[in-house]
Amino acid sequence: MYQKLPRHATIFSLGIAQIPPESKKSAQSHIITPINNPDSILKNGIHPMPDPLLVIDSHTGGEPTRVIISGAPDLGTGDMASRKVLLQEKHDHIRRALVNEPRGSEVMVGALLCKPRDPQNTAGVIFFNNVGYLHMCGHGMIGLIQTLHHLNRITPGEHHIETPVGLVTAHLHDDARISIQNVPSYRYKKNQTVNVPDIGPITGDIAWGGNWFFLISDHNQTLQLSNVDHLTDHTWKIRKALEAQNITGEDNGLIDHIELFSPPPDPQAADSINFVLCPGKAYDRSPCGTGTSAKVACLAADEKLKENQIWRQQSIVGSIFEASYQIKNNQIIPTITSRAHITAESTIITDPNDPFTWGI
Ligand code: PYC
Repeated sequence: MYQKLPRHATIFSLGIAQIPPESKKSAQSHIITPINNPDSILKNGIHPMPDPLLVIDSHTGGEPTRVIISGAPDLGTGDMASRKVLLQEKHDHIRRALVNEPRGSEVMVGALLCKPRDPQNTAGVIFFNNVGYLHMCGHGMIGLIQTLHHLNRITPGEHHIETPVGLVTAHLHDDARISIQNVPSYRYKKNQTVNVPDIGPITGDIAWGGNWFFLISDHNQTLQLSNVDHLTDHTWKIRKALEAQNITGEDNGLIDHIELFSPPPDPQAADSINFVLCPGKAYDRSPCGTGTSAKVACLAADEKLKENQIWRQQSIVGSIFEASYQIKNNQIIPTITSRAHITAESTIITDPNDPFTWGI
């Protein structure tokens, strides 16, 4: 049953929703509790959720984000990198339940809203997907900011969000656009060749934009939505070949995102169109915030984009991110601007009698 989250319940308190007792009670009445059903306790070794898990869904350029705003287990007071490890090791069933079928799909990106470690910051966040955890997520960060605004927890202005790979500064504009100043981004290797079975040698750049990317401009592929099945197969082969040949980012960082670039269909509207393969084999419906950051870092390294110059990156579904960069302390700091739209407010029900309650 649809349940609207009580507006008054959402006064921002360092990243955790404040649900008054009555609202909590009514939210809980939708949860199937295991008390009268001993068979259901500890099914698959998983304890039923003690508190209702409340989520807000949004999309950024077509790519969905599901933010857990309440009910998740306490991950302590460490930094986001250590809380990510805790979430992965002790509570991975929450990720699976939220983003995998039947509640989610391979496209869904989840985000756990956390109390920030530093009270000066607005919040912390841990992003995850159908196969694991992301270091950072650009479209997801824009979705998170829109979610906090929807909940009346933030007003337009600057907000600092802790992630497992560093602090991201987000700017909520008065006109509802959201800009994020991403973590420092850089090109690690230019013109890296990988030999791909069934395809042959493919050359691209390895770059960091908050995740590791292999960026390919020379590919002879048609970047059109009607061609996504083929593009998915093609880029998946490249991803597997990189892994098999031990071609990695710095410090053996797994390259789990592959990006193809082409000239845009309408050069008046965008500077480039991309296809982005995500770690779990879904393609990014948005132009990919971390991927566009990696692209901007490569353009900067090639002196093809000046500081503060705008780069309009179009996705395979036609959505556009505006990107630019600034140099601070000798590092490239990309800024990505877009909008997000709220699509749902939900209470997650974990039915102990449902064999797929923790995902397929
Ligand atoms: O926007 O950074 C991004 C992203 C990563 C995976 C899906 N979207």
